[in-house]
Amino acid sequence: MKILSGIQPTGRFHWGNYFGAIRQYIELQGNEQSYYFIADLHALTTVREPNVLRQNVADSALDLLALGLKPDQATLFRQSDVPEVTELTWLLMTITQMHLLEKCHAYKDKKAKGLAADAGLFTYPVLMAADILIYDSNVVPVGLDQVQHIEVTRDLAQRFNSMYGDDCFVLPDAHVLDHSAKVPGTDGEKMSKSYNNTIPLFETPKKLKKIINKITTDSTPVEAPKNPDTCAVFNLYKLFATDEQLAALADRYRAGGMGYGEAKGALYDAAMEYFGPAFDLRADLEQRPDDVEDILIQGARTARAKAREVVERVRTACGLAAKP
Ligand code: AQP
Repeated sequence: MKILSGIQPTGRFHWGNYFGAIRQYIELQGNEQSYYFIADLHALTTVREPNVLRQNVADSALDLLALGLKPDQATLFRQSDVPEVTELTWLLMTITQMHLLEKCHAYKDKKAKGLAADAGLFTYPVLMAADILIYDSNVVPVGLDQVQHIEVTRDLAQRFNSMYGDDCFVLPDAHVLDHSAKVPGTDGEKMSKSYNNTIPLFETPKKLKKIINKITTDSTPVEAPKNPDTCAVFNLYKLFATDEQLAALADRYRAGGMGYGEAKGALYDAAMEYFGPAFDLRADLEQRPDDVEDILIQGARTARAKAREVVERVRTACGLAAKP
């Protein structure tokens, strides 16, 4: 399996990013090829402050390593360190039909809100297709919200192959985990940085407790039975708990006599226990910024070698001269 996935350094990673995507990165690393990149070129469509972008990229690398990415099992790199990806984006853009991009949700959502969208956001799925196709990847671990973009990637690859030859691009498949494809935020909607409903992964215990206490619940009185399945707290608890722990908490909901505060306490404890080791590892890595930078540079070298090979193949297929 050749795995590829990217994550945008647009702010601090949250539980949705972890359970939807990052945990899959870690489970799938060690495969024939596992490439993971920090999508700084994509982030440029939203982060306009150079220092913030640099800091976000540094934080993203620390987070991913602390959460369990191992440089000897996975190639971790910055997207912009492989400039070939922008060349491939152009080659793909020349065969991309407008209607394909017009229906993509990142652009459509922004337009629906009356916000100005730039060409970068509009063509984001083409850059994403290049990100995937440039490494001959066949498996892309993502959350549900990205499945549409993988379908666009497949469409573009098929169209290009039918014009220039079947061996140009490998067709990728999305890899989505059923139980965490769409992690809810503190308001019960999809957890998303732009909805302001996230629970960040590396939050201080005090702030984490405060955020968990803010999770929206209904007004069922303490003594009344409650439905765990419609409760955002319980749905988040599912991400951490064993089957027995889950069954025990579900029984407490149904029996009545338990307030939501208690369920929130159980969620907080479970999260602290689950992410505790990553906090320690992150604190250690923070003291070694040069080592982290070396990992990114080495990762880019490996990724770039593969990217050059694929771009060369595609240039030849569509009639461009070989690179001098
Ligand atoms: N709530 C979620 N549930 C499951 N998976 C999720 N992902 C994001 N939110 C959830 C997955 O995380 C990966 C990285 O996504 P990204 O870099 O595109 O980040 P994002 O989608 O920009 O994250 P946000 O918070 O949702 O940002 P905005 O608000 O800017 O769109 C992807 O695989 C994604 O599916």
